[in-house]
Amino acid sequence: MNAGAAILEVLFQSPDQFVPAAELHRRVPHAQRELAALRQLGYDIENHPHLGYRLRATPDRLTADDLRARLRTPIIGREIVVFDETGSTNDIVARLARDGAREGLVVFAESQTRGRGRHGRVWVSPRGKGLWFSVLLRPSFPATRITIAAAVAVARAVGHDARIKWPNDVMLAGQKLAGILTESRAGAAVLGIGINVNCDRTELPDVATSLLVATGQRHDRLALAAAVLTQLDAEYRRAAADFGRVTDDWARRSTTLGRQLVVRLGARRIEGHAQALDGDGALLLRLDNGQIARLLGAELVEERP
Ligand code: BT5
Repeated sequence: MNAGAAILEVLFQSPDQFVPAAELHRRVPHAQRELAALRQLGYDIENHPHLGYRLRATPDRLTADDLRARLRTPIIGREIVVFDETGSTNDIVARLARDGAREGLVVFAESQTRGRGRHGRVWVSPRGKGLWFSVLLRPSFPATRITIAAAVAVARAVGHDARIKWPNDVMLAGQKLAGILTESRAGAAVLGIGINVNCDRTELPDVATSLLVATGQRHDRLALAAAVLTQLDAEYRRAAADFGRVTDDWARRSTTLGRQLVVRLGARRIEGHAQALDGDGALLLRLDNGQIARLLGAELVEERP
C-alpha cells in the first residue's frame, strides 16, 4: 500500500477523531508530503497543534488508494483500477483476465461510453453519479451462482429495504436501482455491476431510480463502493461453502418467489409459479401441467401476484 492509501487507512480507522501526529508519522513514512497531495485531491484533513490529524471530508472521486484504504477483504478488491472513462468495464476486465490477472481485481469507471446490459442492451452510466464496475472471479463453483450472490451483496450494502427482482435487478421502491451482468470470458467470470447513486431523474430511463431519487439525499459513493465490495467478498465465499444460506437471503429479499411469472425463453413464452432457487442458482418454475422448468438467464416478462 502506498503512503497516500496508508494515511487514509489510519484516518478511516478513527472516524471523526483526531489521530496524534506522532502516531501518524510513525505509521506512515513521508506522511507530510502525502498529506499535501491528499489535500490537493480534495481531502479536508484538519491539523490541530495538540490533538493531531482528523479527516473532515473526502472528495466525491473514485481512486484506488481511497478504496483500498477502506477495505479489509481477502479476495475482492485486492487490486483496484479506476478509469475516468472507458467503453465497458466488463470488457477491460475480460482483457485483463486473458492476460492472467488475479481473481479479485476490480475495475471502476467514472463514466462508460458503451455500458451494456444483457443481450446488448444499453446501460446508462452518467459521469460521477454512480458505481460502474466489474470484478474478475475464478470460481471453484458453478458460475451461475455469482449473479445471485452479487444481488444479495448489493441489496445488503444499499440497505433502505432494497429488493431483488429475478434474474439480475436490485430494486428500490419498485424501480431499478442496480443491474448485474455476469459474463464468462477467458475461463473466468466477469461480474459487472451498475448502481445508480446520485443520478437525477432526468439522467435515467423511466424504469430506473437512484439512491438520490428514492431517498432525496446524496450518498457517499466511496463508502457505498467499499460496503458493496465487502459484502461481495463475504457472499462470494459463502457461495462456495454454503450456497443455501445465500439463496435463503436472496429469497427473503426477492420480489419474484411465490409469484406467477411469464418468462421468455428464446422464442418461447412460458408461465408458472416461481418456487425456489436450486444449487446452481437456477429458478425453478412450476408450470401449469406440473412440470418444473429450470431457468438460467431467461427473460422475465411479467410478475403477477
Ligand atoms: C442489466 O442488464 O441490468 C445489467 C447492467 C450491468 C451494468 C454494469 S455497469 C458495469 C459493467 N459494465 C458494463 O458494460 N455493464 C456492467 P439488463 O437486465 O439487460 O437491463 C438493461 C435495461 O436496464 C435497459 O434496457 C434499460 O431499460 C435499463 N437501464 C439502462 N440503464 C439503466 C440504469 N442506469 N439504471 C437502471 N436501469 C437502466
